[in-house]
Amino acid sequence: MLGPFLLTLASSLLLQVRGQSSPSFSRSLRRDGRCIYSFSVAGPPEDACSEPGEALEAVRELRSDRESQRRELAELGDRLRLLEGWVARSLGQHQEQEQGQDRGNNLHLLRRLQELEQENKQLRAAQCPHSGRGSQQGRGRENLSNLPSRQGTQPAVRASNWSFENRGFQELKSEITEVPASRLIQGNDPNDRATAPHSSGCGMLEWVGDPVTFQKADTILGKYGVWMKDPEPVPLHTRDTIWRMNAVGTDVRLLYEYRDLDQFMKGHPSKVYMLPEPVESTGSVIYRGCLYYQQRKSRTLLRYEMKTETILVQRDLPNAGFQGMYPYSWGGYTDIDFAVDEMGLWVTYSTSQAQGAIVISKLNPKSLQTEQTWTTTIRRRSVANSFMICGILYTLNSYSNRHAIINFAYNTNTNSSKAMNIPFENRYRYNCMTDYNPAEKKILAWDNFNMVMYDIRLSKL
Ligand SMILES: *[C@@H]1O[C@H](CO)[C@@H](O)[C@H](O)[C@H]1NC(C)=O
Ligand SMILES: *[C@@H]1O[C@H](CO)[C@@H](O)[C@H](O)[C@H]1NC(C)=O
Ligand SMILES: CC(=O)N[C@H]1CO[C@H](CO)[C@@H](O)[C@@H]1O
Repeated sequence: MLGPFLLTLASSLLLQVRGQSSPSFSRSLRRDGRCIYSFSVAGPPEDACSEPGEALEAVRELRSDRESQRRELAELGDRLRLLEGWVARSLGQHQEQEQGQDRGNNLHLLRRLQELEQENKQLRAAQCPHSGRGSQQGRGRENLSNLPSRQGTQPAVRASNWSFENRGFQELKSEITEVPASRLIQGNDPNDRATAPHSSGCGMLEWVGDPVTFQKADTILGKYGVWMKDPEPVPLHTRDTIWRMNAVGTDVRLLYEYRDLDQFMKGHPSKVYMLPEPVESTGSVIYRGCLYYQQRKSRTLLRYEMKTETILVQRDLPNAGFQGMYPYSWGGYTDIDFAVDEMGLWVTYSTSQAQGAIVISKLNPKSLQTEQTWTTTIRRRSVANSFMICGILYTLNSYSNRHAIINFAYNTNTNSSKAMNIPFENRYRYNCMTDYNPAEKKILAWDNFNMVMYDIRLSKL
């Protein structure tokens, strides 16, 4: 629902960069035969491109989101007031209970409260400029010169305090260029039977259920995020423990822990960790008591132990692209994505040698050393997300289409790939994280502020 805002932001950024006085529309041809449409200064005409109907369609969608964005902002205001009330009350309680309580817990609570207050300030400071633009809505046919312009009567978008940096632009661009990933290179030998060595209950994915929603993020910081469970928890945590990170922003460090689903749904964290290094995007996993994540603006993988609240291992993923080189189609610097399945810890990414195709590496969870690597034929930018089940990588064709499909599988047991056609619903139409949990045999996803879960069915072997 942030489409219009980001569109405006992107236009502003471009205008600032290029120093032009009005936005315009350009298209270009990529080596893989796709046309990129971007709102920027005019590029040279590309005869090989088709008419920009596809981009117009995207623009139309962005516009139609404007109304719901306004509603969302109104709701946001309401929640903000509630949040403030809560902070005020909790601060009162906190002061009363200060004596006699476990000091560590107090520190966590205090930190959390300070963050909430900070968040409130940010939200207050950065009211999204949107009034007035609504008049453009319903002008009938799409007219590119009506795109929001900094030259208009509106004040320039005050994006700086949102810490979006260029992320907004990247997101917009992927929104425009996403093409349903249908033109996948066909698999060779579809020897599709998984042969997971030990695990029972392994098989090929054959069905995904409807999403069930468990929580919805309150603030803009939660438009993207990741929520996780540990399939092999270590003491003090259980299979019921849930972790969550909001991933919007440039300094993402907070990891919220919830005792169980009930507390998660109520939004009552039992602990908040402040990570020593900031997190890039939504590719993290929790496994055996550790958070595995990509350090911001780097190809560095980190293993953070929650018990000691320290980073145990820090290792570069050789040649891996990062910061928008080979992201998933929704953008968001999703260049490096961890996964956990019945066989252990994996990471998917791409390299220049692989020319943007998805590379899968099996990792040693203790040392983060790469044990084995497979290069697929699936272009990373052409898929919305991916996850591993029983040593098989599955890809999702769209993050925004409500009726998406799991369109491809690569089996690391047999080194073979296969086209798939399993329906997958993106109910809230902005899926930025999709992970499999082997303990529960469910898929967890983060779809446009919403934390959802899917049942799945695997074929019997
Ligand atoms: C597009 O909008 C501009 C300014 O609003 C107007 O001058 C122009 O005639 C419009 N073009 C079309 C095709 O509607
Ligand atoms: C599959 O590919 C990996 C990595 O290239 C290789 O080590 C392995 O021997 C291959 N396995 C089979 C069954 O072909
Ligand atoms: C509206 C607002 O709060 N703007 C602030 C954004 O942040 C800069 C510093 O980064 C402040 O100078 C502005 O006042």
